[in-house]
Amino acid sequence: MSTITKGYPDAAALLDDPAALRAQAEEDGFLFFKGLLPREVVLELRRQFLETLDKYGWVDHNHDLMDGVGDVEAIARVPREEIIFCGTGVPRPAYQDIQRLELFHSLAHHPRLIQVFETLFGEDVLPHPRNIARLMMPSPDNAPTPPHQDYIHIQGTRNVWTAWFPVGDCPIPLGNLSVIRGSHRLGLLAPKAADGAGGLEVMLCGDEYEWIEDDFEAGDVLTFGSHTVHKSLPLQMPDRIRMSCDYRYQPASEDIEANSLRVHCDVLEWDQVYEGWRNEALKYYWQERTLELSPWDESIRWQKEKIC
Ligand SMILES: O=C(O)CCC(=O)C(=O)O
Repeated sequence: MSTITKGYPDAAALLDDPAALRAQAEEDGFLFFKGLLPREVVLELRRQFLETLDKYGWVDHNHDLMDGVGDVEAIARVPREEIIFCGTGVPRPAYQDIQRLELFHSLAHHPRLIQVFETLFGEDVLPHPRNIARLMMPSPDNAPTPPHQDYIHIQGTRNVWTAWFPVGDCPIPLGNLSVIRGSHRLGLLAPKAADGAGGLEVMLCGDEYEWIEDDFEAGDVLTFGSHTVHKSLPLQMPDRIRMSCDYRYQPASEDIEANSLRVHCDVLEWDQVYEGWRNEALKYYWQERTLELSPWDESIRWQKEKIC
């Protein structure tokens, strides 16, 4: 029987003890940090996300903008193939607008996130520029993200870690993220096609797994390695929009696959993303480093270390 444990243990106290932080990461395959990011900054990003959706008429004006209530009738008029664009929850033009937001990208460089990964890796950190936002609008077409391992989608070094956080408070019924404790030790699992972000679901052998889940507040960050199985929980609030970010980090000395340096889903070129940005230092920051590139290996999806 799989079990569900409510409550991510807070790893914040371990930031002063790198060995203990690494031991916990090795044991669980994830690390959770309560209130790691400033709440007001996450809420400012929320405001910018919602203003973007409002421009397209998808926010219900009977509520405060920051409540994140979708105009369900307007959303229902969006064709399925548009709303499921690249697993982002919104059609391509809206996602292009999201990718243009300077705060969305600059937050990936927040010193508190960098500190987590510097401590974890024990060396200089390379934040991937391919930042991902999901704005899961309430629509039956927006399926929950299936259980998966990120490595299949990212490749490069196996030491890529994701930082996932909701852009706003996110109780369990709003569909936040759940992980299987210790699943990074299962090896690379065989995937099959599935609805939801990424389009691939790992085939879990047996069902003796401990899923962890919790309510999140704005500022909380869940981090996990590229082999840790995770999924999103179903959106059970019929008119709410669940918004989140996925940022990725790796030890700077290790290899990276070139697609991780592109804009997510190739919705824009970087020059287009950067139009009107104030902070020049954030533009093309990775080009100042010597990177070891490794090629995309399509066969990785099909060479399985473990099949049930
Ligand atoms: O936020 C989600 O629904 C999925 C995030 C995720 O699993 C990922 O990007 O790897």
